[in-house]
Amino acid sequence: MTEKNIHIALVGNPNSGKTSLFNALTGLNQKVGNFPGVTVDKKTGQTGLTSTVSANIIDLPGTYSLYPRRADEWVAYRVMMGVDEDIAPEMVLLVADASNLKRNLLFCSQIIDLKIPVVVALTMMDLANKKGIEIDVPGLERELGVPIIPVNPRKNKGISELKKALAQTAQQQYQASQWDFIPNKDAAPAAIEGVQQMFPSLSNYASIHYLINHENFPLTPQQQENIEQLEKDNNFNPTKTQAEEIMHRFNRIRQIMQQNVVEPDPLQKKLFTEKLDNILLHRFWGYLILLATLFLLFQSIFWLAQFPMDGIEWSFSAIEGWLNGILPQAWWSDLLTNGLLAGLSGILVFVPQIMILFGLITILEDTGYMARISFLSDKLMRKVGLNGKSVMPMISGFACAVPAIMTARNIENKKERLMTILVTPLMSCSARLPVFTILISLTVPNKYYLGFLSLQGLVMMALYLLGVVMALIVSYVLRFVIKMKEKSFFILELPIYRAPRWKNVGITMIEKAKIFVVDAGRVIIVISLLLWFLSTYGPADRMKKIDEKYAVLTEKAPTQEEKDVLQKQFNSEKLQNSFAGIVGKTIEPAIAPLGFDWKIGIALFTSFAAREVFVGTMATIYSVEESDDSSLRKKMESAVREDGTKVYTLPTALSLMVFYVLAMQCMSTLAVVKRETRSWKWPVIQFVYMTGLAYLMSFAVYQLWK
Ligand SMILES: Nc1nc2c(ncn2[C@@H]2O[C@H](COP(=O)(O)OP(=O)(O)OP(=O)(O)O)[C@@H](O)[C@H]2O)c(=O)[nH]1
Ligand SMILES: [Mg+2]
Repeated sequence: MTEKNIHIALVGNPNSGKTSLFNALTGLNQKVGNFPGVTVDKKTGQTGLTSTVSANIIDLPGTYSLYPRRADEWVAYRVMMGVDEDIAPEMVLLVADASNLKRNLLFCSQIIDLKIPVVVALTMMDLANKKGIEIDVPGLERELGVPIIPVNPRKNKGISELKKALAQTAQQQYQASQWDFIPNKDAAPAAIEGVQQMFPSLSNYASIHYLINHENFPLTPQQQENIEQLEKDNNFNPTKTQAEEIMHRFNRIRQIMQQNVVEPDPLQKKLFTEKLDNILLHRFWGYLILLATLFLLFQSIFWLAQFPMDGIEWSFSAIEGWLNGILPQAWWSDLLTNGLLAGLSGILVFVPQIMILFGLITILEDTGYMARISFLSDKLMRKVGLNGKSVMPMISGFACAVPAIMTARNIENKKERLMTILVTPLMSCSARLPVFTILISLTVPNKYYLGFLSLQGLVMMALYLLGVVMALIVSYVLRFVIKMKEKSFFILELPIYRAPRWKNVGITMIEKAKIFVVDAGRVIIVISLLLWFLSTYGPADRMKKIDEKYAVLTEKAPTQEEKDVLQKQFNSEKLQNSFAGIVGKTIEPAIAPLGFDWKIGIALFTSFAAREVFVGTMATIYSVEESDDSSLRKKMESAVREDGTKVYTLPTALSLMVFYVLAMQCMSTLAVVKRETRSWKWPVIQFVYMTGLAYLMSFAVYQLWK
């Protein structure tokens, strides 16, 4: 049995169902959403076509045509032009949206002219039928000269037929269509021939792209120069060539459509989507509904999560009680229950909130409402130098900044994209939730207004709002600082409304919870252990002196009570002189004006790895200091400063929360910004401006409030 593995690139217009089809073929679970620009990078997966042929499928970002403008379109373009370093597909699986056939055929015809073997998967046939569109598929096949298979990846229909067609095309050794869709050669005969002399395998149409975009292809300086020369010698005009090409293609597509597609009078039947948009995009009601949606989004994170959160907290205290009962008194049992377990429960408690948040965002994306939010907020965004499309990364940023920053790839304008990347981490991501929740529950009274508006919930919303407002202010300022001139426009195709795919929503919720628990859990365990070590041990001479001092004192102490008091003092003096304590004490003068003591200083320090670590750090520090088995919350509540006043007062908590809203405390975000902007400059700027802003704002809050 000869195993053959072929590489198939999956391309097509944005939001045409490529990733849905990819998932149906490979059984994987890549992100699907109902708006253009969900996929922004290449992803590969494996599928079997026949018993002997398997395929490596490469899912790519959507492109409207082979003239890329956005960063994500470039990803697909480079693969199609065969200039991507790590992917060279032998075949193309082109996804065409049957309910928008004309536009989809434009891209399809361009791919055909590249002379790569193509199989077309026709998605959205169900929608086309609903619109009353009838397509003569065999007729269309004859006109285009490629196999066309209707599929519905949402319902797993047509997948085996599609595999058969792919296998057949593969077995005939990837035959490409014989004729050009339009007479490409006529556009610039001599220049095209010149390019083909340099690269004999290029089709006429591919040669035109070499003439237009060669600067962006990895060619040798000599080759670049030769192409340049060809352009000059033949008076090659890229803009005119492009315009004429598109016109030719649409002329031919119009003919084909007339013969093979029956379209009803567009005015006859108003679609559900249009009716709904009349309200949801209304000048007044649209904005009102938008505000209500966002309000509900944040409130429901708390309402819905309360019950499961209580359950988790209860179970953990039960486990802790049980462990305390059976474990011997030893340093490691203390570390296990008060350090690790407390740190882990501090994270698991937030799983319900994180699942709800991701679930709701997925519903917004799946229904198509996210694109409307983008549309509605374009005006406001424009005022501060952003773009309506900045809203999608920003809202995803409430969940996690790392994928959100990648979403910014579908913003056309480079400056707007950069600014979106720079401000997105100001959105309060799910890692901040644990910090907010524990500090709010410690210091903000659990009061209700009008019977349902909880004060704690309002403070939480204010924190989220602070991030948003700061993002707008910062971009307003950045607009004048960053020098980049480029035309700005907002083109966003509004997708039709669709029912969310509940399975998709469920899978996303579970996956995100898993990632959160595994990733955060790992970081927390490592940092807790490290921190426990650093806060138990210190410079030997200092530690020895303390040991000796207290040995003498305890000897002299008359009662057990006094001995206990001494033991506490002993623990806390040891902590202060441990390695971690020394770090905390060193930065204390810098953070004292913000209302933070040296223990918070240690937490700030560890939080620069990732914010989730805050709770675990607190748990470890307080458990090293005293080993009463009360909960972390109680320990924090009773924590006092040297002068005997409470540490966690309202001003300190507010100042600390403001710091966590604004400071850049996430290595992963900095890494992704570096990757997206291809330089260290922007992550460094981002780190400095965010942390500086955090310091100033926290300072102001504490000084004004105390
Ligand atoms: N009704 C219907 N909906 C479909 C079909 N195929 C996909 N969808 C939906 O179309 C939307 C877009 O699907 P995706 O798979 O994310 O599209 P994509 O082409 O990968 O989009 P980008 O990555 O943004 O370019 C989702 O809401 C899918 O559930 C279909 O055949 N019929
Ligand atoms: Mg996709």
